[in-house]
Amino acid sequence: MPGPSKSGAVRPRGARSLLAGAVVLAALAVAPHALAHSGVQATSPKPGAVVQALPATITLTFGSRLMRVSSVRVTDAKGVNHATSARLDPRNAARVVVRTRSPVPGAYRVAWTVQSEDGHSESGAFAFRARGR
Ligand SMILES: [Cu+2]
Repeated sequence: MPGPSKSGAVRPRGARSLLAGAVVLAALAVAPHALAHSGVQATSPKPGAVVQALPATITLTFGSRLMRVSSVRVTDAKGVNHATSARLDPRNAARVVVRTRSPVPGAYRVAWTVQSEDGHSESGAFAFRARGR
């Protein structure tokens, strides 16, 4: 009995290079967007740090300017939020300054959501520990 047509099984060379070209184009299209989402470059305290006490100020420095801070929570092991405010540094729109209160020893998690300059949302989290005196 006659088998199914094999015309689709082997692609002509032209189709394959067209596909490769499309992949390269897609990568190029993503590149500027990725630059606008360069993520957190540095934090204070650093991820995984062990500090004496919960600092009154926590900072997050991004790789590019932000449009706004959507939310930052600094939660202890019980899930209590210790952040009182989170705003862009007026002198550096790539830096978020978070104020905290009620320092207690223990593990902390900083969970943030910001709006990149291109208007898209970006979020992440890091943890550190306050030893207590
Ligand atoms: Cu974006």
